[in-house]
Amino acid sequence: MLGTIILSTLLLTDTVTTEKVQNLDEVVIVSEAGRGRKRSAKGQVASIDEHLSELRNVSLVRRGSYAWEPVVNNMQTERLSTTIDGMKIFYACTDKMDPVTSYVESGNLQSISLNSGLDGNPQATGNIGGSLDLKLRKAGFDNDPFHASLSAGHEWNGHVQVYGADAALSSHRTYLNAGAFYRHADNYKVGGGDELQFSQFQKVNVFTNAGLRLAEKDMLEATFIFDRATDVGYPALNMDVAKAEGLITSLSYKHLFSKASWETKVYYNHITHEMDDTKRPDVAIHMDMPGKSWTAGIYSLLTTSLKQHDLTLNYDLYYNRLFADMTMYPGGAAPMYMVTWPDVGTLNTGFALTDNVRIGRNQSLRLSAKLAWQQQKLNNEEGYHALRVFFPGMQDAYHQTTGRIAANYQLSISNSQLSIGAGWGSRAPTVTEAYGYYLNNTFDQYDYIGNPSLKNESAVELNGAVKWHPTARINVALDGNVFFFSNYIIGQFETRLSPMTVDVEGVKVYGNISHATIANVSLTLDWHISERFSWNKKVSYSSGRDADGDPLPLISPISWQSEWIYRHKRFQAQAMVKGNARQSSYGEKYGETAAAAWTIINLSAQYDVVFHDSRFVVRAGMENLLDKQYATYADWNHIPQKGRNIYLNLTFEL
Ligand SMILES: [Cu+2]
Repeated sequence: MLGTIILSTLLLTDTVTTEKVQNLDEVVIVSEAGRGRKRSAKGQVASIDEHLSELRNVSLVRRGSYAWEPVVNNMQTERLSTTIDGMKIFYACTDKMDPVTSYVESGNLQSISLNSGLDGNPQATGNIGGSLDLKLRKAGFDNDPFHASLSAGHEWNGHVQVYGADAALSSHRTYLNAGAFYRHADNYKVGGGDELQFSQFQKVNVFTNAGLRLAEKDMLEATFIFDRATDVGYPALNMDVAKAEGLITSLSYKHLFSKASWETKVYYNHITHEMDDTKRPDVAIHMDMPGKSWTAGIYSLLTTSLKQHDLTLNYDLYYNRLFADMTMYPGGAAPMYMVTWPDVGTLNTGFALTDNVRIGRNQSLRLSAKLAWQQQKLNNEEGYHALRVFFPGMQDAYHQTTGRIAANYQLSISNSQLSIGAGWGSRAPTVTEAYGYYLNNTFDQYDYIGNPSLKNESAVELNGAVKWHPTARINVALDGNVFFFSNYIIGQFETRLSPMTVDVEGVKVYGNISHATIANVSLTLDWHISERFSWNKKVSYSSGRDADGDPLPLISPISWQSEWIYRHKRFQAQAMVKGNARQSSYGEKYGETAAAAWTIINLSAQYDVVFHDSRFVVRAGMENLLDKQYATYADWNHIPQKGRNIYLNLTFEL
């Protein structure tokens, strides 16, 4: 087998059966040639954020060049679930500088899968907008006895350097793979050539996975990931990050039955996040703002096939602790200390079920449901009492029950495919929304206070898709979804309170608004003009409204892209034009300002050399060819994107 790492047979069959489901999307990170699956033009060397941007309905909120926040169906972190191989992990920054996707590297992953909307993966909870699962790259049993790869990348704009190396050993009884990744970036230049201050970062990552077959059908697997980012600039914020460190570990036991597999995994992860404003000029009051998050959990997943049914049953339990505090040093006065996340312990346990049913040759039905219960306790007295001043009736412990249920029906007739789906789901407020204390938000310039009396938010989702291929060479698809929210959680003006942060507008307290709506529609066209040429085009429209019919913030304007692809033997080249229309409805009421229209051109090419048992891949490209200065609606405080950028990435596999 030529240097590819293949998933176990079981995982592969699982992918094949679920891939047909309309709500599922996947981007492949490690090479699996010829499977016609989505991947980044930059290949494995691309950052996690660049891989994520390949997924349908995903956009990214950018506060700098590192650690972008995934947005699915125009919903941010609060309404999404992110798991790493089914493991729960929670970020440790009160300012969302560290979405959990920033604690892994491309080298750690095989692929990223996205379940859109309420039809979540079994371990997902609180996923109204969608659930992302980052699938780890494991050598697996019975693969190539030895495999290794080296990759290096350079980007001229910002002098980005990427180096990665990994090696894998595999046999019938054991496997072991390990690797290391390093990334370094200086400040980048925006379109026109100006340097964007505080856009640098540096990151190291090491990982290992090991497997041991105890008996023919009993296996143990272990994972260890250590990730550390240092000197990370956030040009859109007032502070940078001195250090963001993640430690991710797991141990799992798998037993295979003749028609089923049963996996039980225990895991632990720990995140430390330290902000830093010492490098900023003109800091009015210097602050220290560390945050900590740790999670321990277990899940047990049974996957089986019974006649027309592909079933999964999952039980999971996790305990997460979140603590953040802040010390302000006003010049000449005594330091001021406050607790911003009052050491909240969350114990959550749930039971999930999915069933893919084949009906005849051309129909299928997918059902998924989850019921979860959680208890939260505020372990920090000082933080609890500070919050109690605003909410005299509050307690130091709360519990919530949440659930979701979704159904999707699919029908294929001659040259078209139809799918319709519906779901309902709810989520508990996040720690920030329920117990956050004077968290400054630079987007609308307000200090935010959590509200322990928030109700759970819920939504009804309807979705549908039509795919039509009039000839073998043409594919047209129209798909859309709409979410009708009840008790939508968002910050509301509180004029009776005065802000803590210097120079901000005022204070907002999280509250439930009776209802809100988010809708997304997209149209895609794929045309294989000839053996060598193909063309694809995509246009999307989204809308988000609150209970008064006013636009919600951070909803994508009309976006479009058009791509021409040329393939000949081992060579491939692409030209892409993409852009957004002017953001005509923006959340003015919520402090958002409109983003202007933009269009950019990207070029990329790839050449694959194979000799004996090795493979060498060269990828090169130019992004933002015309060096346009632009910012998308998701660029926090309109920080401009990169100007013209040339990159060259090399991967060598043997
Ligand atoms: Cu932070």
